[in-house]
Amino acid sequence: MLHVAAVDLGASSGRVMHGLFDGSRLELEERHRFSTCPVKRDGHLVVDVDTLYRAIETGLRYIAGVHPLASVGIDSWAVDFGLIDEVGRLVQPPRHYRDGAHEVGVRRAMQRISLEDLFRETGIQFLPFNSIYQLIALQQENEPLVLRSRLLLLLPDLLNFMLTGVAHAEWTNATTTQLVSVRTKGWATEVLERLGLPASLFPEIRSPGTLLGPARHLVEVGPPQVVHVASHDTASAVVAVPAMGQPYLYISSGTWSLVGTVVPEPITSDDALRWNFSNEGGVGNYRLLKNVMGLWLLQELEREWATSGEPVSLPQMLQEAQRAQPFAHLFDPDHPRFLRPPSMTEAIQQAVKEWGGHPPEERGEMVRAVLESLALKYRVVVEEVKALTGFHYDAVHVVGGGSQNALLSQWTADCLGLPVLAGPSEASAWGNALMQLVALGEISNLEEARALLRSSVALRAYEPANTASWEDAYARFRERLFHRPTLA
Ligand code: LFR
Repeated sequence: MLHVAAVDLGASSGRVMHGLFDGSRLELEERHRFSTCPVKRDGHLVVDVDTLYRAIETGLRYIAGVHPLASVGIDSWAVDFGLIDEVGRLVQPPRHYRDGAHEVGVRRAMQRISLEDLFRETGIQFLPFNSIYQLIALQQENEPLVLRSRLLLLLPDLLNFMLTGVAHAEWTNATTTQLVSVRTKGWATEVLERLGLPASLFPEIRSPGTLLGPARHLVEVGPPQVVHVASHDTASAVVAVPAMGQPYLYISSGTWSLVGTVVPEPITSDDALRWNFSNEGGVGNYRLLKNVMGLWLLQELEREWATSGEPVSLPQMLQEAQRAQPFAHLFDPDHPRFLRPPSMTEAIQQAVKEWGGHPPEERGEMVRAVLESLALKYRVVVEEVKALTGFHYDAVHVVGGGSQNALLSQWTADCLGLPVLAGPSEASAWGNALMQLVALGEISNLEEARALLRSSVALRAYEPANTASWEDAYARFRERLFHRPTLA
């Protein structure tokens, strides 16, 4: 039996998963779970790297204390980075992407480079928190700090560095900085120059599926090899899309919904630019996708209800939603106001009002409004994907935690008029573990990885129903959508 550890850091919790591979089946078991919520420091939302690192070590020691641990891989959300100095000290912890300070960077960048030039060079969608804007904002705020820093490391690269002492940039996550060139596949030096950012900050880019080095702090238990997995959690989740062939559609459903497909080469056409698509680096491909605001909307509502003394469980929320009136309170879930609103309830009510609807009041109405609007936005993105690739798709894979939301899965099937195949729910951890098996030479490629995955996990299928009423709602949704500002 071969033992690996997949560390997956999500928006609210991180987990250390134990992968057990017997040569024909892979099993994943959760060994340690901990909070990844950002902390407030000096008025900013900051990622508490030391606490994360300690939690990861705890989980790894727990597994390695019982089994010989061959390897470990870390994936996390994208774009956030820390800066280290000459002697490897963390001089700037990662600011969280939901911190408002980055927006200064957007304005500054736009004075120096057009969105179009940036997109043609990097193939990455505009999101106001991309690392490029975070770094410009930081440089504005504290130039000496940026100039005396030695390296910029994205969160998984930073944690890998703490484990091994080796500093690299893993490819899939590096592309989310919006600073990697689609032409050279290296750092976009011309963009860096135009923006006055020091190119020396950017470490060598390494491919997923390669070995980084031994975890030096775990010498007494092995030590396991640290592997460059697809360290962007969405890239790992896409590795774990259990598709049988090409082409395929996926929704990586969690705090964000990442809606897209994979393509052999980036698509940087006028339409891709206009629709604000991303070509994020994948494993042997590019992930042509768009961010949809995702279950963050529900998570925030749930949190607000809990803090106002009316805690409600997800099953109860979904039951109430089912009883509410259909299509009564639609809105665009990707309006920038939803990134970090002081009150999600009020933000949704405002958005519905702006679209000429009656603001939802009841919990069930709110939840229904969120889920229907998400499903409708998925359809908009899927239609754009079809137009960009010219492909026909006959199903959509929903992976990640949101794949367990049966109501959203059914409504996604109904709205898209396509069967939904839901699962695995721990897709990022599966993709992470599978890439370790590739790096260790246990399996030879992604096809084998997918076959192994399909024989190891159970999927749930949802057939489209009630499509006529969704068609009608979609027509209304689209009409409204293209008259309002959105993230896109
Ligand atoms: C999902 C994700 C998205 C990225 C967002 C912010 O967890 O990684 O792909 O756009 O978080 O980093």
